[in-house]
Amino acid sequence: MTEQEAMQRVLQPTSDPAWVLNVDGYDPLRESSIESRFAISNGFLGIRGARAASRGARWVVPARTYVAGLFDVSGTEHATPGLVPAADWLRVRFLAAGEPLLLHPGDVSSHRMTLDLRRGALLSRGSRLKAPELGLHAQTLRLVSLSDRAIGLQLIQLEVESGAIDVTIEASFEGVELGLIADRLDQDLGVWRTAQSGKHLAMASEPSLQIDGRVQPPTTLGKLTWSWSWKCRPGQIVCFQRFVAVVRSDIPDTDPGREARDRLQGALHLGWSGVFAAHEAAWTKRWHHSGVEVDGDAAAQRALRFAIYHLTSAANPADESVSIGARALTGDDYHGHVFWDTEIFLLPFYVLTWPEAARALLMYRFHTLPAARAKAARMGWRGALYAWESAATGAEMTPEEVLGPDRQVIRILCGTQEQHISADIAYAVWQYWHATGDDGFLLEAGAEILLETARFWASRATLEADGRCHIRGVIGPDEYHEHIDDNAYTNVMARWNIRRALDIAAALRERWPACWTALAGRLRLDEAELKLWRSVADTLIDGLQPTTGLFEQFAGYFGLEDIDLAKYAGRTVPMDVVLGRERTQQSQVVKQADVVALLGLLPEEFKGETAAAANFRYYEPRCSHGSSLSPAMHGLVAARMGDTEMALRFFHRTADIDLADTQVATDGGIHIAALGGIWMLTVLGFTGLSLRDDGIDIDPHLPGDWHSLAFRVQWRGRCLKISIDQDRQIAEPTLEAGEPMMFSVRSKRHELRQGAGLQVSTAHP
Ligand code: IFM
Repeated sequence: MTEQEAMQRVLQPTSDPAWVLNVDGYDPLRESSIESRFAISNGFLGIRGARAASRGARWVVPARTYVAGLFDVSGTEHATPGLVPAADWLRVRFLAAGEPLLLHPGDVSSHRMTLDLRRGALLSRGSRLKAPELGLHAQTLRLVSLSDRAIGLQLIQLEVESGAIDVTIEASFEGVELGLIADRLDQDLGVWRTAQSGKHLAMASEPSLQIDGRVQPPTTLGKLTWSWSWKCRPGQIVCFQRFVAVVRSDIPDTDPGREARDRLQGALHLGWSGVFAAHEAAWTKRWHHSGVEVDGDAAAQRALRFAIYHLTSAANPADESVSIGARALTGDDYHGHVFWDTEIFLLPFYVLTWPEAARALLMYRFHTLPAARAKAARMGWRGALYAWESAATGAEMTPEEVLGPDRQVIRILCGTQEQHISADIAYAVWQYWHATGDDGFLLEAGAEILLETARFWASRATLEADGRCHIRGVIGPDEYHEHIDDNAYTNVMARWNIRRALDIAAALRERWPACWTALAGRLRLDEAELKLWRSVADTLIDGLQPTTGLFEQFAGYFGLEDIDLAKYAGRTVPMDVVLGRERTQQSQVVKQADVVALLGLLPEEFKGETAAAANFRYYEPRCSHGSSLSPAMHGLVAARMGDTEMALRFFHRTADIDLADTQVATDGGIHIAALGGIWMLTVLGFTGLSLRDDGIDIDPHLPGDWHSLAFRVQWRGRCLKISIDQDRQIAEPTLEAGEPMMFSVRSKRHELRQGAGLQVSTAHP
């Protein structure tokens, strides 16, 4: 096969329509949200799905390339630190007879952009670029390698359809002075630094061009700019390829240029086809472990693939110094900041399908523990209070003010009051350890996080005259209500955090006494303090009303105005805009799952036959879903309770947030927590999967149209495939790797061994 033929082959998207997302033509109104949806990323580099060809002069260069962890502060006053866009390495310009072909995408006669989910690549084809004397047909591909995260690849194949004139292709970088300060701009290399955060970035690049199979030497036009000129003729095939190698350095006064050049040489040595093959193999491996197959519901299958595509794209197991921002690396809403979204909505996916990625994300929290300790100390408490919005160092990044929908300045109190984040992180640490059995992580990092967050809660709660401990002045997940007392979610999670820390202290003492002595010594943790924790946990008020079994969301919540949200069905703006902030705060309208989130995370706290249902039926109608995180959490709980129809409605509502841009917010990046929520709703909700000490239990409630569902999970070093056949009412677990384990359906246990097939009835007795 000639190189030209090989390139032609990879430029064809995956043929199965269930693996691709297409957009035809050009819609200026939706371009920005399409760019987010069609973004490619490998957890280190993120490239929005904007077109590469020049649109001519532009007033503003849109950011397209993000680098994980590349945070900086713009200016000194009122500055919110955020991800700094890197130079755009994909720019291409065409000239016909010396005149630039300005590719206003709207002028391109036909155009289809395809996100190839299976291969993690963005393709375009069918573009016919027309100048008076020239017709070109273009196909393109771009990827950021999942196999070597420093590497990006761009391929363009042009077929000259008509015209015999002088043409030029110019390849350059755009926005070299955009957000970073250029230290060095060479022909093949740029090295930049951030203005204040002491980070460096190097990008080395090499493009090349072949015409009808023959390499054409470039004319170098200067720094990071190359061009090729020739006389074209109909039938000519022009293949353009460009590699980029990107290296971030967090050490001030270093020059990562040399490393970028070395990485580039490695990629050039492999050639585009080698880079592509390694990337495709890495994606195949990830899909093997993380793919979820639904038979009977094409829309749900597509939504799951889209979600898993972005979840896979967002993580980087090799970098413990970064985590995943609320929009991953697909846009700059929330400035790339990291929220509880990661631990509560994303970790379950990574823990069960990609534990190495989960570990790196939790190590980010370990490395930012000093900042969490400093925040707690600054506010007068002990232990670790994590930043509500976190970036490179873990320092609090939440902006103090934003502009509300009515253009009024709103003070944001989450940075000081939304403290449940510390318990959320502790929760994720425990889940990871419980699911993986990674004792090394526990000893190196996890135990310290659990102990320091527990210490925070013990100091945060105050014993009052009623003999109970209270946590006053917080914001729960429902951010409509601020400065509230005894938020049930916060208090129950805090209590759980303290109790698990006590468990860990006991486990360490028993199993790893030397580690315990060292850690307790370093943290100055003694018996008296552990005793205090126990008593705080035992006396912490949780808002549970014994008569009804309802948790009161916070002290005084049940006395607030009860508003029937059904009367506002069909509204297109959030409820706090409809009612105004003040009235919303005086009402029971909830922004997002709060008690319901507690039910999703700690179902065992809802004791008795009816408690879970009673709480869900009370809070679900009062929730306005003002956050993209909310519907998936409701769907998870509804699915576990067996209300499959409602759960499926929440599934599609969540999927539509990005696939249909229903919140008109996808232009700032995809909502990665909602996408994690889709996986949770499916794997933890519809299958009712839960982890036991001896294995895995399921309690499936699949939607009516789903004939079957199949997926893999990893559990304590084992790889397990689970197929659930709804039509035949059986589950078929297969242990593909690892020691025997137990598999149970609604607590009925079966031993599972490699090579021994098992079919278990899922029928309700
Ligand atoms: O973390 C969320 C929060 O719960 C609601 N507002 C948006 C944040 C980022 O997704």
